[in-house]
Amino acid sequence: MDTEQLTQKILDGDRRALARAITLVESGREDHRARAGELLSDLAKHKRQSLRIGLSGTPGVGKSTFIESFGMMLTGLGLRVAVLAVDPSSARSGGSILGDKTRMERLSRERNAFIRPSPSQSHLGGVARRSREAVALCEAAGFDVVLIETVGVGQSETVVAEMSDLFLLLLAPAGGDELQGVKRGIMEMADLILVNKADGPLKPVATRTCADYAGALRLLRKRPQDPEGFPKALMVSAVEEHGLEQAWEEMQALTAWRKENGHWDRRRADQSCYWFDQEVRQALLARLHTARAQAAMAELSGQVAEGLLTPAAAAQQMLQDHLKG
Ligand SMILES: Nc1nc2c(ncn2[C@@H]2O[C@H](COP(=O)(O)OP(=O)(O)OP(=O)(O)O)[C@@H](O)[C@H]2O)c(=O)[nH]1
Ligand SMILES: [Mg+2]
Repeated sequence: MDTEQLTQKILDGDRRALARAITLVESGREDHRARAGELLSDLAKHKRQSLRIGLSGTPGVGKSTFIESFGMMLTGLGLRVAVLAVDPSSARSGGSILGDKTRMERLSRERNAFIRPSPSQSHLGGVARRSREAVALCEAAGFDVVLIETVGVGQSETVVAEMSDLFLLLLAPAGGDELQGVKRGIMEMADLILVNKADGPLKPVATRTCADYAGALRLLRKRPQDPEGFPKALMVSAVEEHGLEQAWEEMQALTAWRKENGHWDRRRADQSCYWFDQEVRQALLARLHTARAQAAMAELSGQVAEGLLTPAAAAQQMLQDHLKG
C-alpha cells in the first residue's frame, strides 16, 4: 500500500490501516521514519481533532477497569473511542500497560473502539514522540475521543498532559495521610480528580477522600484555563459504573468553556511549540551520542580532569566540533 492509499484509508477510519500506520511511527528504521513523516504531514492538513483525554494513576487504582467502563459508556453514546498508552518503563512487571486486554474484553470487541497497547521501550523521549504521533493518527482516523493512559511514574504524566486536552487523575480511596502522596505538580496538572472504587465498604472512605482532594484543589493557584469550580474532584466506581456519566458531563462542560474562551486552541498551539522544542533538544542530544562524539567527550573529560582545559573551554570545543549540522 503506498502512502497515498494509507492516508485515504486512515481518513476513512479503517482500523487496520490505523494499526499499520501506528506500527510505522513506532519503527526506528530510517525509511519508515521518512514515510511516517510524510503520512503525518499529509494527515495534518485535514485538521481533524478528537477530544484527547489523558489518564494517570498508580498501579492498581483501576485505570484499565475505568477505561473499559468509561469507553463502553462512550461507545454506547455512539462515539468512536481510541485507547493508547504511554509506558516508558519497559522493566515494569507484567509487560506493557494495556497488555491486559482481559480487563478491556468488552471494549476490545466494540466496533467503534480501537485499543493499542504500548510497545515496551525504555527511552521516554522516543516513547513520547511515538505516542504523540499515534494520537495524531487516531485524530485523523476520526475518533471522537482518544484516551491516553499512563502509570504515574517519573515524567510520564507531563508527557501525557502535553498531548491531552483534558488530564484526569485517578485515585483510590485512602486515609488523609495518603493525600500527601500525590505530588503537588501532578495535582496542578489535573482537570478532574476521580476517586475510584467508591462502592461497597470503600464508599465512606471514598467520600472523605474526595472531600479532601476537593479541599486541596481549592488551595491551588487558579489557572486561567479553568471556569469557576474547576478543577473538580468526583467519585466514581469503574466496577459498578457509577459516576461515569457525571464525569463525562463535567469533561464536556469544561471542554465547551475552553473552546468558547480560546483556551482550547491556545493550548493546542502551545503543545505544538512544546513538542517542537523537545524535538530540537532531542536531535541535538542525539548528536552527542554518536561513537565519535562519545570518544571526544571522553578525551576532553580527561583533559578537564587534569586541569589542562577549563570545563567551559572543553564544552565550547565539543560544541564546535560536534553540534554543527
Ligand atoms: N471495588 C472496586 N474495585 C475496583 C474498581 N476499579 C478497579 N477495581 C479493582 O482494582 C484492581 C486493579 O484494577 P485495574 O483496572 O487493573 O487497575 P490499573 O490501574 O489498570 O492497574 P495497573 O494496570 O496495574 O496499573 C482490580 O482488582 C479491579 O477489579 C472499582 O471501581 N471498585
Ligand atoms: Mg491496567
